[in-house]
Amino acid sequence: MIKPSTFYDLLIKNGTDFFAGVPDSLLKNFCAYVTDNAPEEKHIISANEGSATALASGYHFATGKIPLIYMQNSGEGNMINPLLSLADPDVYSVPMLILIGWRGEPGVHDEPQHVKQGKVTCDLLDAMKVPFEVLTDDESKLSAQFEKAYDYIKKNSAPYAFVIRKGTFDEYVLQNNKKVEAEMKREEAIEQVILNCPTNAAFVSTTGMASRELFELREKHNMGHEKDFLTVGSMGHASQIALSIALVKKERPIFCIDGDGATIMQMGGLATVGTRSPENMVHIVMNNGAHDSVGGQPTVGLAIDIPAIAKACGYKKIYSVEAKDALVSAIKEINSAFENGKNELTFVEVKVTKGARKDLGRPTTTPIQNKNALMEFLSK
Ligand SMILES: Cc1ncc(C[n+]2csc(CCOP(=O)(O)OP(=O)(O)O)c2C)c(N)n1
Repeated sequence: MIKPSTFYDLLIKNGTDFFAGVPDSLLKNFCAYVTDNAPEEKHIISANEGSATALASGYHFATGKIPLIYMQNSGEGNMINPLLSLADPDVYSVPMLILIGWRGEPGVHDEPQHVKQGKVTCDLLDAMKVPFEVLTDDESKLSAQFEKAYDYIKKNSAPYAFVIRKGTFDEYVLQNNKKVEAEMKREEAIEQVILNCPTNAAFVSTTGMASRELFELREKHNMGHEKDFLTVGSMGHASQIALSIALVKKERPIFCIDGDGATIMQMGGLATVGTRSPENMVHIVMNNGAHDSVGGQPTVGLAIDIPAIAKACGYKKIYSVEAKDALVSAIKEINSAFENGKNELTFVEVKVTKGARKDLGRPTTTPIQNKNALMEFLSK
């Protein structure tokens, strides 16, 4: 295995001192090491992977240095446009090193949302003509790989990628793990929402643990799964799925359970929801100021005023709650509004603590079963 510190030191030795990206579970130990050790102005946890590519480009323009960007392979899609229309040697030719966590590597069991992405991770790099190597897990071979990568990057002033297999990096525990002061865990908050919302509400939940928790809570309370669309991949897009369902199914309450990282990743979606303003949509952001599902790296979720952004985008009714009582009374109020026909586009920020149950399971239904059950439910 590669010690994150060894890898980081080699980057610094090669002149790479700027890091931008979105955390990934396979890169968790490396991301944690960067969070703890890179000076704050040299590490930006970006809104999405395209932003990371642009941040790296700006840093190169300002310093002439070779920056590094990191991401899960799900983020390759977000990176493609700036990679091909900004950093590519045919355009501005920006040298950078890209670290890509290889979820869904063929032959390694992984969740359904990673399977296709895992199969095409390297093909996408080939198609974009970005040379890459799968990173060794043998520290003695690391220098040779670095030499090859940096030779290419310098000669061609172009991006080069390392694809990172599961288990490549040795353990490193985030020290700078800021505690979020809140009363409830995300799972408790989701539980209160599903227990107090209108019984005919459909749900669209976000990527990561929130969807896993929603699935398990439905089991716990014997509620069935047909009301829920679990957005297991496609991070940041849950609110848009909810929006177009809400615009068609106007008689049904449509709840979106979002995360702060996901909301920020595709923040433009708030503007679309706000301006369309479906009266039957309730957008709930579980704000723990972190990418909790992939290691707890910070987001800017608690440094900005997300409810104010929603309000400015056109959401009509806004709540921001932290205590369990306050959440329950907000959801009950929303419930009564639906009963009285006074419902309007609503936004709820719930401040929650980081962390999840150790024994949290994963959905036992397939994505297709999930979709079919929801479509059947919505058609009633
Ligand atoms: C495009 C993309 N980038 C990165 C990931 C990896 N990923 C999965 S869940 C997650 C964190 C989500 O954070 P947030 O929305 O705040 O929810 P939390 O985990 O804190 O509940 C990340 C980064 C992904 N699935 N897709």
